Amino acid sequence: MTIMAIYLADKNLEPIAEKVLAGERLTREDGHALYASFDLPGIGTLANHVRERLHGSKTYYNINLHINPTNTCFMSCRFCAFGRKAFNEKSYILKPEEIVERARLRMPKGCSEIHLVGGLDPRLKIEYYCGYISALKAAFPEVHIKTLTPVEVVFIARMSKMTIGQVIERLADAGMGSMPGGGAEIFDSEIREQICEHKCDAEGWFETHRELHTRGFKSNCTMLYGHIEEPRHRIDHLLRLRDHQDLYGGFQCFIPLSFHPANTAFSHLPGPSGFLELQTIAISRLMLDNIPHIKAYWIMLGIKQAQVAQWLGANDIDGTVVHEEIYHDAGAKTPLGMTVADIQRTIRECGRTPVLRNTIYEELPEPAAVG
Ligand code: V47
Repeated sequence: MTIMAIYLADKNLEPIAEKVLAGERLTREDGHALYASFDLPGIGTLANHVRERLHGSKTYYNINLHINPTNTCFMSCRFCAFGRKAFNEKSYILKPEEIVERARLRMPKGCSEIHLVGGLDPRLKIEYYCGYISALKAAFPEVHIKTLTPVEVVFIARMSKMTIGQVIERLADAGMGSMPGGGAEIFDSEIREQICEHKCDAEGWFETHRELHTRGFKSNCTMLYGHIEEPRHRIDHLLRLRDHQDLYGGFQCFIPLSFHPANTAFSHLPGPSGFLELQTIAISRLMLDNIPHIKAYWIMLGIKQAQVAQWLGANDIDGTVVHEEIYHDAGAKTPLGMTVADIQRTIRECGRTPVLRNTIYEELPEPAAVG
C-alpha cells in the first residue's frame, strides 16, 4: 500500500502514515499527534494496515470462564464498583472447593481457560491462592489457569512476607499458567494517586511482569482510560509497556479498558465517548509495535463497538466469559457471557474470520457443531 492509497482528512498525519507504512516506530510526539486528531477513519486505516500485516483477517477468540474468588477488598480504588469491604453483606470469599464446584457447573464445552481475579483481603495468604489453583488443576488438568494481577501478587508478597519472585514460583508450582493484564490502570503517579493511591505502583506492576517474563511465563497488559487521565498519560502508559516489551517480550495482548463509571466514586463522570474507545484501539495498535495482539473486550466495549474495532486495529475479542462481575457491577449492559455460536456470528458479521485460540494464542480447530 502506498500513502496515495490512504485518504487522510488530517494532513498532519501524513508523516506518521509514512512511518507506519515503512514499518518504522512511532514516537511520543507521534502519539500525541494521533490523539489530537479527529481523523478516526485515517488513523483506523493505518491501524488496520498493521493489524492485517500481522494477522490478516483473523479475529481470535477463546472458550473461557471467569470466576472471581473473592470480592472483599480493603482498597478503595475510585474507579471500582466490584470490591466490597469485609463487613458488607454482599462480600464473599469462595473456598477452593466452591471455586471448583462453580467451574464444574458453569464451564462451557471445550473450555481451555479459567480466568480468576479478585479483591485484596489481608486475611488471605499465599496458601489460599495456591489452594484454589491446585484444586482447579486437579479437577481440570487440561485447562489453563490464568490468574492474579501484579496488584494481588505484590499484596500477597507483603502479607505472606515473601518476595515477588517467591510468590510467582509458588503460584507456578500450584499450576498457574499465566497472568491477565489487570491492575495497570494508568501508570503516571499523579493520576494513580487520584484513582488508586494505596495499590501497587507502576514499579511493582512492572517488577511482577519482569519476574514472570524472565521465568518464561506470558501475560497480558491493560490500560484503564476515559476517567481523569489526559491523552499524554495514555501515550506515556503505552510507551512504558512498549519499553518493557523490548526488554522482556512476555506480553501477548494489550487490552484497552474503557471506564464504566456507574456505582463508582467517579459516577459523576460521563465515561469515554464511543469515539475515544475506537481511537484508543487504533492508537494502541500503532504505538505498540512489539505486542502481537490488541483485544477489543466485548464485555466492556459492547458487542457492536467490538465489531467495528476489528477494522480499526483490534484482532481479538476475548471469549465466552460466562459470568462477568467487574464491569456489570459498574453498569455494563452487555450479556454476562456469550456462546461460541454467538461469538462466531459476531466475528463473521463484521467480515472477519473467527479463529479459536488457547490462552497462549495457539490456534485450535473450530468447534465442528457451530463452525
Ligand atoms: O484491573 C475495574 C478494570 C481490570 C472498572 O488479560 C474497570 O485477558 C472499567 O484486567 N470500568 C480487570 N474498568 C479486568 C482485566 C481483564 C479483563 C479481560 C481480559 C483480561 C486479559 C484482563 O478491570 C482492573 C481494572 O483496570 N476495571 N473497574 C470499571 N469500573
